[in-house]
Amino acid sequence: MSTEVSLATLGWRQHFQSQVDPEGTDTPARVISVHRGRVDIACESGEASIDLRGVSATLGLTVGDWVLVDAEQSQITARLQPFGVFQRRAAGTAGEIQPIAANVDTLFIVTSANRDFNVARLERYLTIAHDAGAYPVIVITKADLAESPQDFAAAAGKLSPGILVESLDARAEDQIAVLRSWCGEGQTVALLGSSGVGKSTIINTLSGSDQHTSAAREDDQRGRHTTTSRSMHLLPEGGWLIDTPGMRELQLVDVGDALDDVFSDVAALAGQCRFADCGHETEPGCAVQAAIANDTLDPDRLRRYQKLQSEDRRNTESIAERRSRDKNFGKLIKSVLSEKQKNKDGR
Ligand SMILES: Nc1nc2c(ncn2[C@@H]2O[C@H](COP(=O)(O)OP(=O)(O)OP(=O)(O)O)[C@@H](O)[C@H]2O)c(=O)[nH]1
Ligand SMILES: [Mg+2]
Repeated sequence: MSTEVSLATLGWRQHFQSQVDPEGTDTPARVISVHRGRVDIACESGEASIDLRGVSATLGLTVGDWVLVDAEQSQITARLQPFGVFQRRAAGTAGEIQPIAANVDTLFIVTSANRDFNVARLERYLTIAHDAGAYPVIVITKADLAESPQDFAAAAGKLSPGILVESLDARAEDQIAVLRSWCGEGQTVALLGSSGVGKSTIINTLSGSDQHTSAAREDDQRGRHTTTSRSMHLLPEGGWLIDTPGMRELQLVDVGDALDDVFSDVAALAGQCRFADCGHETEPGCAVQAAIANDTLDPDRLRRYQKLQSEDRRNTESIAERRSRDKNFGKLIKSVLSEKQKNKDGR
């Protein structure tokens, strides 16, 4: 994108406007890609690359973020509070929260009509979409290669009330057209899914280019990944697509009530149990077990819900603990330093 674009096309809205000092001279800009020590931004006058070395902790910026930049477009002066962020617990045991994309209107949850299809993973992605305030659409690719793609679509359709499911050949322009209504001017759509399911192919077909996939995929020890960074692509109709690399580990963290939104069937039953802290095992008056007994709830769905619940709780607690540990460690350092200073001063 080298031409000028309006703030509306960039996805500007009242939520951000209300955070800006009307007297200020800084310009709103959108982060369109994040690199090591540098971010690319787009604003009304075009694009710029901003050096972040020396800026504290890169402000936690992620693709899709709105920021304010100075008149020379050489410095980011503020990060505007996003209306939503996709985040995950970063890989590794001491993992902090890692933002994936911010200010996303619609999430295309991409899977294929083959062995990639996994209801537990879809429920996980649906929870992430709810938590980030994005509207989820399940897109099942490689329908052209499946014997009965409708079975996959039917299974996906059961995962959340009213969930939208599209199954298609991601390379076929006429089939992908159903996704265009989500990509109007100023709309931001992110694509999430395992490596190789066709996220970049969808972007290529929607944008009429073929710059994001490689026909011969590199096969190395770490697996096959074509897309390696996150970036935003502007479509001719004025919408933005955020490509992401396939992520192996996408653990939930701090998703709040989003799980109950996705598993609203189980949550509603749990609300009818005799005991508020019912574990849905052998407790008397358990509405969840009663629903399983009369075949109105799949026991596997209950297990998946409980697994995600405990994963979210564990990760949220470990991050809270880590933060408080870091804070206490900071206090300890401070008191040791001031003690040293006192000794030096001979007090
Ligand atoms: N037959 C068929 N092939 C597809 C379809 N969608 C994607 N492919 C092929 O699958 C391969 C992988 O597609 P990509 O778009 O690179 O997958 P990706 O999700 O971007 O993968 P990463 O970038 O590694 O996360 C490519 O060779 C595509 O041509 C489809 O609907 N039908
Ligand atoms: Mg890709």
